[in-house]
Amino acid sequence: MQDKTILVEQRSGYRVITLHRPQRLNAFCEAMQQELRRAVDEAEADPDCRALLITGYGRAFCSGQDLNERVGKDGKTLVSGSALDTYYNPLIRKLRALPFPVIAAVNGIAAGAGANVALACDIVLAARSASFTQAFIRIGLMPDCGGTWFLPRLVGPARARALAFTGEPLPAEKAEAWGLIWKAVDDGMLLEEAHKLCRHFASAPAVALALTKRALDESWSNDLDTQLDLERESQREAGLSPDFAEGAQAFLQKRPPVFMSRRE
Ligand code: T3D
Repeated sequence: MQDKTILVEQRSGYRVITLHRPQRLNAFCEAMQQELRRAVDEAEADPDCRALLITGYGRAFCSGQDLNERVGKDGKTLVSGSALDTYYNPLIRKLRALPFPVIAAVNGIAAGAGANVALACDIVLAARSASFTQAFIRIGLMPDCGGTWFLPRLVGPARARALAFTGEPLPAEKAEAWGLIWKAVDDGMLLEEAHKLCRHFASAPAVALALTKRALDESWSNDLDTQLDLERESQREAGLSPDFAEGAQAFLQKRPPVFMSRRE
C-alpha cells in the first residue's frame, strides 16, 4: 500500500492538512493531488469546519510539481497542460471559493506551484526561515496556479515581474514587507500562531466571514458602484443572520458574543 502523501487532522471547528512527502520537499505528485482534493472537498462538506490550515512537513512547505512525473523513461519531458486542468486550477478555484478562511502556514521552502498555492490561501503566515520562489523560469516554464494573477495584485507589477522573470527566492520577512504575505513569525511559533488563528475563526461569525471573503475577491473585477451594490446585498444577508443579533446584543450587554450560525 502506498504511503499517505498528506496528513489530515480534525480539530474543534477546523481541519489541518499537512503536505507529507518530505523526501521530495512535499512536491505535488498525482497521488497527492488526489488526496488533497478529497481532503478539501471533505472539509467543505463538513458544516462544522470553519477554517482550513495548510502546512508542510519537514523543511519545506512544497516544492511545486514533482518533476519526476514530468520526465519519461526515455528522458523526454511530458507536456502537461492537462495537470493544470485536472488538478491545479480546480484546487486554486476551490481554495478561493471555500466559504471559510484558508490559512497557509508556510514552514519552509515554497517553490513553483507550492508558492502559488500558498498565495491562493486567504491568510499566509510564514516561518522566518521560509522563502517564496517562482521557480518555474529556472526549468523553462512560466508561473501557473494563479501566480501571474496574485503576484501583481499583491506586490505590484515591478516586483511581480522581477520575481517571475528571475525565479529568485524571496525570504519570508521581505515577503511580509512587500505585502505578499500577512506575517513572518519565528520558526518555533509558526504552528502555534496558525492554530490560534484557526481557533479564532472557529468561533467567529461564519456567515459574515464567508460574505467578506467573497466580496474582497469580487472587488478585483468590480467597479466601485458594483462593489457598493454587492456590499449592500451581502450586508443585508449578514444582518439577517443570528450572528448579528447576537453580536449587537452582546455588545450592548457588555459581554463576549457567542456566534452560533452554521455555514450554509
Ligand atoms: O507540469 C505541470 O504540471 C505544470 C505545472 C507546474 C507547476 C510547478 O510547480 S513547476 C516548478 C516545479 N518545481 C521546481 O522547479 C522546483 C524544483 N526544486 C528546486 O529547485 C530545489 O529543490 C529547491 C530550490 C526547491 C530546494 O533546493 P534545496 O537545495 O534546498 O533542496 P534539493 O536538494 O534540491 O531537494 C531535496 C530533494 O527533494 C532532492 O532529492 P534527492 O536528491 O535528495 O533525492 C530533490 O531532487 C527533491 N526535490 C525537490 N523539489 C522537487 C524534488 N523532486 C521532484 N520534484 C521537485 N519539484
